[in-house]
Amino acid sequence: MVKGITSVVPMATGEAFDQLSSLFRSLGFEEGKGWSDAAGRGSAFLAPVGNLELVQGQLPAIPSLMVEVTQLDVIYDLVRAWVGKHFAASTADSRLTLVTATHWNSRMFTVELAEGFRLGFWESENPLHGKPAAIEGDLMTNGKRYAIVVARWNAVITDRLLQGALDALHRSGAKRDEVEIVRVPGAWEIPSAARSLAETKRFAGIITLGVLLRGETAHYEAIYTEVARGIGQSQQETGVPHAFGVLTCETLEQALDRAGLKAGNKGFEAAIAAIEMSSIQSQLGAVK
Ligand code: DLZ
Repeated sequence: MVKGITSVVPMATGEAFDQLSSLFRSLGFEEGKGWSDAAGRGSAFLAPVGNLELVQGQLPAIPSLMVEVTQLDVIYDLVRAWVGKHFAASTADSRLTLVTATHWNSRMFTVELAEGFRLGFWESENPLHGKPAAIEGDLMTNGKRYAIVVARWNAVITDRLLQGALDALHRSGAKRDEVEIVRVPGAWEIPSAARSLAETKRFAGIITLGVLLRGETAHYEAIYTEVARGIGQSQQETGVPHAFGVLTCETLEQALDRAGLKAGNKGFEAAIAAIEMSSIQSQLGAVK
């Protein structure tokens, strides 16, 4: 049974070995099982999908080792910074090509990372290219704007949910001015604010945050049903992803656990879901 493909690249010096290992780690390769013995050492880097390509006729003008990526421009900036740091300015420019369009519906650049070792990075214009079975969202905000609707009722909890959501957004690349926060009185008011925000079409996703405590809310069921229905309806009718971060708990203690104490932070999870859904929506739109 075939399991994978291994390409072995000799490094001329220990310094080049260390530098390139650190570059590949920073580019997001998963680290495999390395080895070290009296004769030398090896660093292994894994990619989710491998591809052994045989070519007959004219070989395309590409290095024999190519890495397919999803965010070519981000990778380009990282590689350019690395080349600028590790090579003299006079040779840095000749090591790195510009990002150019290929005739196979992709964009690529190549870089000479060590003497005789040229590597190509490329991204297909088809978002589904190379994807194994499923369409999956990236967890990067990519400059898109997000809105958070947060209820003030039970603020001791909702403030924690808000911190969790902001943490997720910023760690996924969102800048401060790409996130709009709207505070509403209680969970009941979340759907209408979410709907107004979604209708502006200025946001890639809406994150709704609130807490309903059964013990303290006589008409809990009625409020909960309406809030869930309203948020779902806004999502379906506007087409803008709405993440549901409205906790329904028996007690304050249970709510605290879900707001960062013991059971994760549901605000964080909701924000990640919104980012992921926005990416999925973009991909689904691109294949229509
Ligand atoms: C009134 C009320 C009650 C009893 N409980 C909650 C709650 O547990 N969580 C929450 O977010 N809001 C609650 N509210 C306020 C309502 O959501 C709403 O803000 C008010 O009824 C005003 O419309």
